[in-house]
Amino acid sequence: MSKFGTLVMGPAGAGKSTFCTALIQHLQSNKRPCFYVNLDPAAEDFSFEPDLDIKDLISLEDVMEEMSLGPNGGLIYCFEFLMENLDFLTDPLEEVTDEYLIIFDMPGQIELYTHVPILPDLVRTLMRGSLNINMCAAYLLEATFVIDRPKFFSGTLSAMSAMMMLEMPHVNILSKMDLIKGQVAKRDLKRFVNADVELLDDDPSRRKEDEEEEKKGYEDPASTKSLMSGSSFHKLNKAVAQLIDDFSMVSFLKLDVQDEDSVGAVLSYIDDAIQFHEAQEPKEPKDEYLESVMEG
Ligand SMILES: Nc1nc2c(ncn2[C@@H]2O[C@H](COP(=O)(O)OP(=O)(O)OP(=O)(O)O)[C@@H](O)[C@H]2O)c(=O)[nH]1
Ligand SMILES: [Mg+2]
Repeated sequence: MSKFGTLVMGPAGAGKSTFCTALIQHLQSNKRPCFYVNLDPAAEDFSFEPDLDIKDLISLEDVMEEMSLGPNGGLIYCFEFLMENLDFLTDPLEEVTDEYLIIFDMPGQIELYTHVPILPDLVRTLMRGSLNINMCAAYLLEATFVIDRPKFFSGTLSAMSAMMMLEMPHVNILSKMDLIKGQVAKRDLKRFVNADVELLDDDPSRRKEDEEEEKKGYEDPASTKSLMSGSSFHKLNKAVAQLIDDFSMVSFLKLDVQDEDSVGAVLSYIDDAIQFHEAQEPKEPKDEYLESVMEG
């Protein structure tokens, strides 16, 4: 028997926990069971009480106090501790059956996805071995990043980095779409969704003098004038965007958590990636009839 899950990741404040809440609500209203796992050792308020909470094993606050660590070092310590005490996570998950969607709410420290090998190890444990969870990563990036095009490509690069490091089915999601409503033309949005490199050349915020300087061909990259702007900066961004383009596997789904259909659409991509529906036993019409009678 397989199990099914999604790992909700992304930078700090990207809307991961809010998306988890919307997903749980959506599953509940569609009579689908879910198992909510909080893996953020600093998270406090939950709209839905987690079924399993890393804080019952270790909390960031205690680690920072007792080990005299800062928030980032403390987080890495918490995950190393989790890896040494994996039973805490795997034992309860053994009991979860194939009709459940297991939702893992991850912390926002980007280092965890890009710099240290803990997460690939954790994912391997969950996907292979006796747990055998079909997993899909859901990587959230705030839609407001599209307002600053170089920032959008930098965020996309970190999504791609997580994608390559984790080697698991992966969907990228532009969260908080409500925040850019009316600010980005539909045509442009389509290009962001497909991470189109040319967006950097058509950037309306690029200064005319930078474009002209670039045409001249030379600019001192050490000049403070060209910091975070100028032609060297533009070339760097183009190289990053080209790298993403060459990989040709990065695109985004749009998410508005207030919109039930939008949450449902993202869920259907996740379901497809983990082949959730293929594994569900077709119900006997008799069972469905009995259920509806019992529910009145
Ligand atoms: N406008 C808007 N705000 C949102 C949306 N999703 C989340 N937020 C807000 O963004 C902030 C961060 O949301 P969280 O869901 O806690 O983000 P997170 O990614 O879990 O944050 P960390 O776990 O701290 O990394 C909160 O103030 C949310 O209310 C959204 O779709 N639209
Ligand atoms: Mg969170």
